[in-house]
Amino acid sequence: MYWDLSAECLDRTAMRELQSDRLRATVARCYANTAHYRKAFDGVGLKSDDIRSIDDLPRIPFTVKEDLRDNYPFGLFAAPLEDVVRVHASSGTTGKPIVVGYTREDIGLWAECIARTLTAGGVGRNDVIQVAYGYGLFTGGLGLHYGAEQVGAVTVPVSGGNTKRQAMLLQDFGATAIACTPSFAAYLAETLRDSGVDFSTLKLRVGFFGAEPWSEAMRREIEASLNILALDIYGLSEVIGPGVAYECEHQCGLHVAEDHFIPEIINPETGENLPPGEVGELVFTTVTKQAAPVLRYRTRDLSRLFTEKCACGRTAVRIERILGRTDDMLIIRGVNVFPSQIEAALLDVGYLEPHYVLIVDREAGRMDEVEVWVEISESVFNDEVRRIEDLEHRIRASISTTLGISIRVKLVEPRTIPRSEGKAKRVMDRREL
Ligand code: DLL
Repeated sequence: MYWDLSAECLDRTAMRELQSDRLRATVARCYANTAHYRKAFDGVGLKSDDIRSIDDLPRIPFTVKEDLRDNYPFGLFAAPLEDVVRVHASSGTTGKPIVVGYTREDIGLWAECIARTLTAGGVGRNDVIQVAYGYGLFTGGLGLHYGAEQVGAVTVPVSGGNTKRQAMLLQDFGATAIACTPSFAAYLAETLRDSGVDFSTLKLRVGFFGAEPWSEAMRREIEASLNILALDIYGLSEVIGPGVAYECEHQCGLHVAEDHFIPEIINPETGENLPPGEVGELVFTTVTKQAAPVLRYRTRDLSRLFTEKCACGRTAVRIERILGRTDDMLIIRGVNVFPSQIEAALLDVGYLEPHYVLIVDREAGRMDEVEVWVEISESVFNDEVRRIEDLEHRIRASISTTLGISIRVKLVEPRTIPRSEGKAKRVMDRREL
């Protein structure tokens, strides 16, 4: 099912032309209205007329998070404030948040992107969707909300938090779809199980999970525990919010809403473009947004592009599920490790709950040490010590085979790791303490 067949299945030549036209207009807009972009172009001797098609994209200087921070709050807006009808912000790791703005048209095209996402998961006017992403400055709640209304679903704006109440509403309102972080989905499943809910009475069919990294193993876990189809949804505030890319029922990468956002993959060290299939940093250029367009924005997310047509008929480039971030990568005794790889190795073993945290430590002059704390399931907890030791051994072996490193494993009692109602914090970095 498509929301906008003509856009989602656009022939590649027509897509290129459309992107090139829109890119030219966006570059002209940025150059004319934003001091930052004018300076960046002038700095490399580039005129806005030099950008004629998407082949010229690599000539444009990158935009990075610091540029948004330096222009806090509204300095990168390319539309006058009287045309802006909404702002969102995303908290940086330090100091001020980064702020993005939307004109009425921007809100409309964003709803359009989410409408495509929800339709790809089969959600329409006969559905009830519980939107459990946070409402507020975070783009998750309101982003999903407008798209859900657009497709005509009954939209339940519960926002994040209050898990018990969410579990109740899910049953009482008969939600057929849910949108939340994958870690919250796991928490919700646990809460429902604890309150003795008969899962066969739930109408839930599909979930749209994103805003944080998760693994294929986590997907299978959520699908099995809630008995639903779990789809990945990707986006970031700087580009628009959720809906930049979305999965269809084939679950083979996320379709980029390419008529609005042009993806590139670059080598994060050199900045050079990488061909389809190679892993690198995702870079996006928005080509329709009015208030806060970004040119070649470096996401710090690692992925790769697939250009083959999908079995669903959509023609857009797909990105692989986010493999990690250039900045959450841990280097353990010389090996690059992403928390999502550890998650996959853990869930492969079985008998564990999808609740874990990585503790990173560094003793003076020593390499980083990582210990993973993971909850065992109730059934194992009541088991004999020997079985628990055996489990610990199996986890170490699983991590060592998949990642080629040995890390310390600590099995903890069920329900001891703090649950998250929004984005989960998977890494506790004690090196900064
Ligand atoms: O997290 C937007 C969003 C809301 C996406 C709801 C999906 C669903 P930010 O707070 O700006 O925006 O964080 C963006 O979150 O650069 C990724 O590192 C991460 N991220 C978002 N979606 C995914 C995903 C929202 N599906 C940052 N898989 C991005 C992995 C994701 N990481």
